[in-house]
Amino acid sequence: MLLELVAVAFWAMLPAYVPNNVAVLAGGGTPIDSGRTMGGRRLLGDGKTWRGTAVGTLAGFVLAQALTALAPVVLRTTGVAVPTFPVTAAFGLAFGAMLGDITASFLKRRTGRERGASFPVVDQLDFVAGALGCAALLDFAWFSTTFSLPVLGVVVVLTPVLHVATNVVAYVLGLKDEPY
Ligand code: CTP
Ligand code: MG
Ligand code: K
Repeated sequence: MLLELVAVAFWAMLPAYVPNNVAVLAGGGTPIDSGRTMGGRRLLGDGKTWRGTAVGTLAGFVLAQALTALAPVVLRTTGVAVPTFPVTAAFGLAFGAMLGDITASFLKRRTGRERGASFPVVDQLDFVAGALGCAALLDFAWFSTTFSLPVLGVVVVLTPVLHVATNVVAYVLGLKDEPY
């Protein structure tokens, strides 16, 4: 049933959704590229920092542990078998989300987009591609049982909607400079 599918997809992706938002709050300090340039443009830019990346990854990882502890309770009370996260999957989703976002910044700089410029579609799906790719690489058995084709379909549709909504909220609250 659709609602159950959406719940499972959302739960499975939560450790990948949280890192980028936590990075916005935790960002600052030394940029990963230390100011280095490539072809006259920044390698990544000031928006990708060591602190934002580390704290974001840690937040996603810790959240996955909490969800794993809660999963049996959800099953008992609602009958929905939401996924649990082995450490490999937890780290893959959290770090992969940050890596996808960093990769997108690399591509933005190579295509002449300044820090904060929008890159439609890439902005909304970079972290999904990174998270799923890293999780699949680190724990394919978990990945293939958790992300069935229907769940993957829901993720691809649901994520851009959620991403746009949270960024607009962060922008309105003054936490983010642009609403994307
Ligand atoms: N952030 C960070 N480290 C990361 C990702 C994000 O410190 N790995 C923080 C930065 O303060 C960044 C903010 O979160 O400015 C918003 O993230 P994002 O929109 O991804 O970065 P932008 O500043 O828009 O830069 P870019 O154009 O490279 O995406
Ligand atoms: Mg941005
Ligand atoms: K981004």
